[in-house]
Amino acid sequence: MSFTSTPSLREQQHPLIRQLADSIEAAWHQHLDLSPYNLPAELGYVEGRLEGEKLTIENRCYQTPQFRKMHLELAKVGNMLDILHCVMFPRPEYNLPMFGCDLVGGRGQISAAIADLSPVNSERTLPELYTSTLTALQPVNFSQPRELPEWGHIFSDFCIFVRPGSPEEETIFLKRVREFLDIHCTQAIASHPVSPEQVAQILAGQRNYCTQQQQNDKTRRVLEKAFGTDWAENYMTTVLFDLPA
Ligand code: BLA
Repeated sequence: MSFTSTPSLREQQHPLIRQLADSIEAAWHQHLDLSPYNLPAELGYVEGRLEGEKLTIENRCYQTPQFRKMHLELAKVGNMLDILHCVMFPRPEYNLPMFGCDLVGGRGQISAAIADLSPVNSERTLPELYTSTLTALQPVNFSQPRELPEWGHIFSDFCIFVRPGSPEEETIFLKRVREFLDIHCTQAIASHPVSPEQVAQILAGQRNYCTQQQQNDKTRRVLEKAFGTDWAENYMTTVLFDLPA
């Protein structure tokens, strides 16, 4: 009997993207009780063309009792662009931040590495236990910090946005994201549903997060060039940053 493995973009990606994708999935499997989350069928695996190069998008999606949708996406544009995108959308019944992460690179170099646990409650602060645990982490330093765009006010004080300057810095980034995920998953499974008034505030916070992320012109431009304006708008609002009903 012979088995063929599922074709995967992962093996063809920049090593940091591959390692981060593995680490995210390992954290999810380690801490959480995962069920499948079905994306619209035609959007699980997508191919397009951008400036003569093939753009391939591969999605993995789960849900859990605390998370409405946990989305890990890998994308590749020929040999020019490697992308990892990940967002964990908590169910609005839980006062939990949004975990978000984006790695963008090409030609062997990661140009943007961002990760955060972003607050969505009405005070726009993280729950106390997040703040204390994150504050207690060993401080990290990167030689090339990057400036957040205007819509980046949604991110917390713990947000990391850098161009990793060396293999050592790539490892530090990888480790910090795993720490974010371990803290987040541990907090999530210990959390309890909140009052209906708080649910309404959390929903408003999640909507604001998604609306701001949809302003990312750099993401939009890549998708528009490969698939057209309408497709990009639909993808950004229904797959990348869909608002909870
Ligand atoms: C930046 N995102 C980018 C860039 C590209 C993409 C090409 C510019 C890289 C650079 O300036 O070096 C493209 N990102 C994509 C595409 C997808 C994607 C095509 O995810 C999906 C198919 N973005 C997120 C999430 C965060 C995020 C979850 O998807 C943060 C939690 C942030 N990406 C983010 C930020 C920038 C970025 C802040 C820099 C934007 C800027 O400088 O204007």
